[in-house]
Amino acid sequence: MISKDIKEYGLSIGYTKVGITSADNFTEYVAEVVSRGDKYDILNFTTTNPVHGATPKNIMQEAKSVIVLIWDYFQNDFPEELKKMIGKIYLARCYNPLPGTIAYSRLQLMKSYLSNNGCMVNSDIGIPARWAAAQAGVTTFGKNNFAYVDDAGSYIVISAIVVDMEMDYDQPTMESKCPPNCKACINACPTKAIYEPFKLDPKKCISFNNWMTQDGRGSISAFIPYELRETIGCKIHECDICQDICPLNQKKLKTPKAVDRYIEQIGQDITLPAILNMTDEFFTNRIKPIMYNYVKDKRYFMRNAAVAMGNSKDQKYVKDLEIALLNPDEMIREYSAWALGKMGGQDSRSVLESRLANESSDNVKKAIKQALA
Ligand code: B12
Ligand code: SF4
Ligand code: SF4
Repeated sequence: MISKDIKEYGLSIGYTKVGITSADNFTEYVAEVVSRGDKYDILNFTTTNPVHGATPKNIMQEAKSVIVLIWDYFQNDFPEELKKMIGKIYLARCYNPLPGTIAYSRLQLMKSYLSNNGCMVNSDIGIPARWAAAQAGVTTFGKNNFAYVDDAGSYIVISAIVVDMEMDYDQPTMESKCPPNCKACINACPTKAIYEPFKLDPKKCISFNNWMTQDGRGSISAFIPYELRETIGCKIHECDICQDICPLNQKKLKTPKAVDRYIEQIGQDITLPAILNMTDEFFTNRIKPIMYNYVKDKRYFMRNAAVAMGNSKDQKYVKDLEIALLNPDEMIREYSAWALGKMGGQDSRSVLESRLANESSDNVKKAIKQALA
């Protein structure tokens, strides 16, 4: 099978770009991660550690080549209210997609094509995706760390398939197309997570704080530090700020698009009050179809909704937070108290004062006192 056929098949099933690189170890990628010190100890707790995937033979012993597939996930648009709260890659339901979805099936089609043509194949989300894509000549790097494709910009999801055949390899594009003086992404990041061009402190990134902060992840604490809570704004799942500000993305952002009908339909129900006090049914039918892969327990979305409400300072949420202050889950009560404190106003104060007398948990009592102070 020749590389040209693989690329043409990939394009025929809707991929935006297909590139091929050798399955030699990505040693420079590992050196890059190591150079960032303990900032990247978080990779030990990602679903599959990309440092492990940097040796493609760890994914499949017979690995000879890596086929990189780019999918432009911003072909349809999404309701504005949802884009304020949820990253577009999730609204597009394409990253690490679930069986039964179009995105999952597309990757399966590609794998079937390869195996029907005699390749042994394996795919794994742990292969260092941005590095592999630039090695395969399909993307360049932005100073915000993102992989960019001309026209689609950075709104792409990258998938990698390891195969046991040698192929024609593409010329790597380990470069950046950022204008030399541009720092728009660095300046726009509300948490200052991009500390210098091409370098991110992942633990400061909003995207880390609204999903990796879950119990049972080794040294990662479920507690979102107070100073970061304030900078999260109204983001409940991921953040697109450093992409949306980027001049290299403006053409894509401004291109007229049809609205995604499914998200338009279910999105009408997805509001902060509905998330804060959600039922299991709401979690299954409204949250899971979009925010399906990282956060398995509804309590973390409920927590994130409390943070977003507090940051909004919108008094209309006091009643919802009052209900959440009665939630059996201590974490929800604690974050709701924080949110009411952040919101301020006499109504919030009255709710906090009346709850203090009946609260049984010392942690929540402490949060209520801090909020009142
Ligand atoms: C861990 C992880 C996270 C962590 C840490 C992110 C990070 N930047 O490291 C957290 C939870 C914060 C996160 C958040 C997000 N993630 Co994430 N994440 C990953 C994961 C699993 C590994 C990333 C990684 O290797 N980090 C290690 C660091 C060192 O690498 P890097 O950030 O890519 O930085 C590169 C540049 O610095 C470059 N470089 C260094 N110096 C220089 C100098 C020059 C001159 C040049 C040209 C390049 C260059 O080398 C590095 C190696 O690639 C990948 C999937 C995968 N298996 O690879 C997805 C991935 C990076 N995530 C993705 C997405 C979409 C997101 C979010 C946008 C989700 C959202 N909407 O909020 C955010 C964006 C945060 C951000 N600003 O990067 C996509 C990115 C697609 C794209 N266009 O780039 C990926 C590739 C998943 C995928 N398969 O599509 N993520
Ligand atoms: S995703 Fe948001 S928080 Fe993370 S680096 Fe970009 S702007 Fe900053
Ligand atoms: S905002 Fe500017 S510096 Fe940042 S990625 Fe875009 S072009 Fe590069």
